[in-house]
Amino acid sequence: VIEMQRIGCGSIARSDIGRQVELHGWVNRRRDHGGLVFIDLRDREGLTQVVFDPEQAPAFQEAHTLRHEDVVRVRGPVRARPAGTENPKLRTGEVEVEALEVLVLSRSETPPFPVNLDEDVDEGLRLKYRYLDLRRPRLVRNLTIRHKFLKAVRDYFDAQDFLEIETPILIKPTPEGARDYLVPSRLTRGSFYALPQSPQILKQLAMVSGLGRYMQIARCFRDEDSRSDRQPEFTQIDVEMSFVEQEDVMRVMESMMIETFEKTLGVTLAKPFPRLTFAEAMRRFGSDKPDLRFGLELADIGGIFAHTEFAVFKGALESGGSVIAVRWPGGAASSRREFDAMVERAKEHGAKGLVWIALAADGTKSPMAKFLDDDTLAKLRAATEAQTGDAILIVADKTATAQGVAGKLRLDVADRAGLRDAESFAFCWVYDFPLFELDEETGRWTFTHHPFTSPAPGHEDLMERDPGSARALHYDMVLNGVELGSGSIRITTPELQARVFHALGMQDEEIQERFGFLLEAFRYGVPPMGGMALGVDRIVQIMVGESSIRDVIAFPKNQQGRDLMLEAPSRVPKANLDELGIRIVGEPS
Ligand code: AMO
Ligand code: AMP
Repeated sequence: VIEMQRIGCGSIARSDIGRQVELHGWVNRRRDHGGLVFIDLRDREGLTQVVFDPEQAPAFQEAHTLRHEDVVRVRGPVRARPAGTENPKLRTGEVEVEALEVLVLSRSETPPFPVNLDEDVDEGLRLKYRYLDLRRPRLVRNLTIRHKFLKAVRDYFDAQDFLEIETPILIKPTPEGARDYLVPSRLTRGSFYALPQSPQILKQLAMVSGLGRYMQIARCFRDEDSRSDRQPEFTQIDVEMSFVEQEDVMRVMESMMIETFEKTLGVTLAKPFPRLTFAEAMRRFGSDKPDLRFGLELADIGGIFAHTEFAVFKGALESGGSVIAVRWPGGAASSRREFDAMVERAKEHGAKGLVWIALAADGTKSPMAKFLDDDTLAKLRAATEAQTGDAILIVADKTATAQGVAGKLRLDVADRAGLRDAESFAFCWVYDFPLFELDEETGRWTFTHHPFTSPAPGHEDLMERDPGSARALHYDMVLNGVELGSGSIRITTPELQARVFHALGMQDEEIQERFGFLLEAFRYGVPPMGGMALGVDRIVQIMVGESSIRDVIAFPKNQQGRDLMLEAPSRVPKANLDELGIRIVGEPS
């Protein structure tokens, strides 16, 4: 009689030797060898070697029919592998199961790509057959870490008296700077729900309710172009708290990351996270999401060239711009072609051009060599910390442009020098953001974060007088050069909220129609509040070191926003459209 033990294929160990077990799984591999048949049986946890001996005739015969990805049940005793046949690479490599009985539960056709090899497969194929892709250990590991992380997140907030509250998916447009996904209403023809770009407004209303501390692992929807770190639908750790200041929110979120990294990865993060104002981040790193895994700080070298005759720098400085330099470690060894490529790169980043200076052992080379005397070179070395063997890259432009381009070149040279190590985690906070930024397309002021963000104390009047210089109680958490999340202290008076809407160019009628309910809520007793949302997909992506956000999502959409497995979006029958009062105009795409 067999003692039924349900043990996963990945967890059988020496201590199980002698036990009768029952395993369920997929045939990962079959080998016929020395009169025996071996299969590696696979489930979510891992692999176990199963041996079929001719003496167990029925099982042995069935074993010969097994093919990759067949689903089977095997029963038999666990035993030690014969000396010399252990596999140290497998967790179960010291043992095997002797099959006394095998039952085929389902046969598999040849899969469209090998599931049992860790080789590169076309992503379109992987997404079309995602259920097969998810059999591969790498993705199983990613989903497992994601699960553990979210469990740790919930435990952290639970211990701090937060309530997880589910907010609706069918709502009204919530501005977060993207396009809305709209859902037509059947009962109110001609009207539409919007899917939440975030639960922002609802969590604020929950604070008006007095719920005090809210969190949600919230699904958000934004109709924007997919990228390697973006999906049309994604998950936030969404948080809001009453009676708090910026400092309180930052402390709660920082401790959360420290605890969850420890619990999920066993990694102890350095604390406190460094903090930079927006202006400092731009000045030192040319980015509001600085990668602090390495130095290479930008140098403002305008002073060194105050009296230069080099027209490019002279022109930029005279018109109030800046000349910004960044060191390229080891760059002096680059060929002329590599420097030309770097100039092209700078132009892609938005520069008009790029000056490079190669500090080679056999002399300095640069397109502006004739403007570089020994004194100037010494000052440049000091400002950029460049040594012989390095190169210096220089951009002259309007200050913000020069900083931004130099900041992107900083990442390029760090990539080339291998300084962006996927195993290290460099967190920081960026705060004191501008309240508004100029929308390049429309030339109008738009919000940097969202329109519910409070101006910094004393900056309210700047909203009308000098919108570009008003700053906000807005903070971002950054990891390895990626914005993980944003938050802010919120506006809680109807007057101030209306002034922000006005500053963004909205008329009273539009404000009333879009946000009347919010302004009304602010009239019934509203606590000071602040919060934040972190992108789960991006956090897990960095935790596991994947280059695409899609590899940490079970069923992601491709770059065109399509689900290739479900074939969504898809056409719907005309009758459905008629019910909704919708007619497709022109040719469907
Ligand atoms: P924000 O719009 O900055 O803030 O979003 C917060 C974080 O969500 C993640 N994220 C995304 N992840 C994947 N794909 C996307 N398309 C995508 N868009 C955003 C990012 C981002 O930092 N309501 C405010 C938060 C608040 O003020 O409390 C908000 O949504 O990691
Ligand atoms: P030009 O005078 O346009 O021939 O440029 C002379 C050198 O300066 C070339 O090497 C250009 O790539 C470089 N250059 C041009 N514009 C800029 C700029 N805005 N910042 C830095 N270098 C520039």
